[in-house]
Amino acid sequence: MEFAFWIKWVPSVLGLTCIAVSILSGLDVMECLNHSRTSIIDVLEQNNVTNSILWPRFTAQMLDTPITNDNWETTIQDYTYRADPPWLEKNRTQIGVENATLFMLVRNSELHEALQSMREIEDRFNRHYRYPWTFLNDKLFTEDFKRLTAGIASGKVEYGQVPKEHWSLPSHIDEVKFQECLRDFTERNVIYGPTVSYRHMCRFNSGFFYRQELMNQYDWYWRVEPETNFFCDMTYDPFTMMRQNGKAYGFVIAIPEYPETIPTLWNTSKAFFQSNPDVVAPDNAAQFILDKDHVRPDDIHVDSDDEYNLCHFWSNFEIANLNFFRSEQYQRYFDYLDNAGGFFYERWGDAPVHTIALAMMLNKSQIHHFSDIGYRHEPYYRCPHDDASYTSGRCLCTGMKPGENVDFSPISCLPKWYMHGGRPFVYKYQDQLILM
Ligand SMILES: Nc1nc2c(ncn2[C@@H]2O[C@H](COP(=O)(O)OP(=O)(O)OP(=O)(O)O)[C@@H](O)[C@H]2O)c(=O)[nH]1
Ligand SMILES: [Mg+2]
Repeated sequence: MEFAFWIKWVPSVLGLTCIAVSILSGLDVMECLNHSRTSIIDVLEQNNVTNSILWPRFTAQMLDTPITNDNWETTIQDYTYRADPPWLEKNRTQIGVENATLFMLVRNSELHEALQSMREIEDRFNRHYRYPWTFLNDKLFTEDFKRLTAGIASGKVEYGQVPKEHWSLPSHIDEVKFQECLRDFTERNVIYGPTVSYRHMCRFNSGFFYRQELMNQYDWYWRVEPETNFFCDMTYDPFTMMRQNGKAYGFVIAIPEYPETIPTLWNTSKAFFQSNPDVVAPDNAAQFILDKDHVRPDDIHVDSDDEYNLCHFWSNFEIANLNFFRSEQYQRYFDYLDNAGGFFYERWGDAPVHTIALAMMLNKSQIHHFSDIGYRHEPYYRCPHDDASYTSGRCLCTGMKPGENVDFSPISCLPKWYMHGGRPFVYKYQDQLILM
């Protein structure tokens, strides 16, 4: 057969179908291709292959006008786009009982990374609960972004644009000084040092996300970032678990911040807490961010020139109560930091800002480590440590190298959390199990 024949027919659905038909029924491929579509159905029926895996797709294709040499390509494409998408009619009624949303701040350019994170959260958790998704952006979302994310979401979807005043330089920032700082951060090669939008993002996630119009209707959020992985099925509703157990904040990974991004954050915060002692919780987790002793023999000692140890909950994953951030006390703290200017003159991240507030203003029992969640956001991942998570099939961390589980890395602040906030921690050091 001529080369042109294969180029034309093999990639097509009809071509592949005919190859399958010929394998199943012994019919000649050429004969199959020469049949009209209706007669191919007859051939399939005669040969008793209507229950074949090809059948649903094949039948749908047969319903159109006959395919000819001239129109086969467009007809097949047409068929693909005209199929009634089941998700257009899907029932998006919420099943989960909490007043909660899955929340993503995201750019249009991150559509595919967003879809990937969404797909995993839906498969692992949300398809059983159908919590709504809330997407926020400093720009307008494109139609493609909305169409495709709505396709993955099992629940309601809402899209909002951040008001300009929450994503621009506040009037008290000296623009000349800011430009000098940007140049300095660039010269010193500080991570995201030269990026203005990154600073707006960090400031937004520190002081504005919880008071956006779309977020005002909720009490709880699960922060989701593009290009993250979720390795385990959730076997319960984390929002309900947190409400029932008096938790306000949940995290999975804790690591130290880059010191050069927050040189004055701790001293500014300390000044705030000294002049606002009423906001400090009686049984707070301050030691989690202040203990500079090595918890494990192989801890990396992070150099910071004051008592602050730079440990923070990695905020690209958060399940938390919005009302903590909406409280007058947190607002007072954020305004104080914002006035100090470090979101712009330095590069304060929302993770250390959240963590300092949480560690000082909540009782430690209100903060929860989700030790049963497997999660990855480059460059780190962590997976549960117990055997049952894998023998039950609940988690799949295949491809993740055990030695690279950040919980066991010297940079992890998790041992410090278990020492000062959570429960006892067992870790493996040089093949020995050590109970903290
Ligand atoms: N709409 C919008 N979202 C942003 C912008 N910058 C960051 N984000 C979002 O804010 C979150 C955090 O930003 P990332 O760029 O992921 O920052 P990061 O996690 O510290 O760093 P990498 O993931 O390593 O790039 C993500 O959900 C981003 O999609 C921006 O300029 N506009
Ligand atoms: Mg990220």
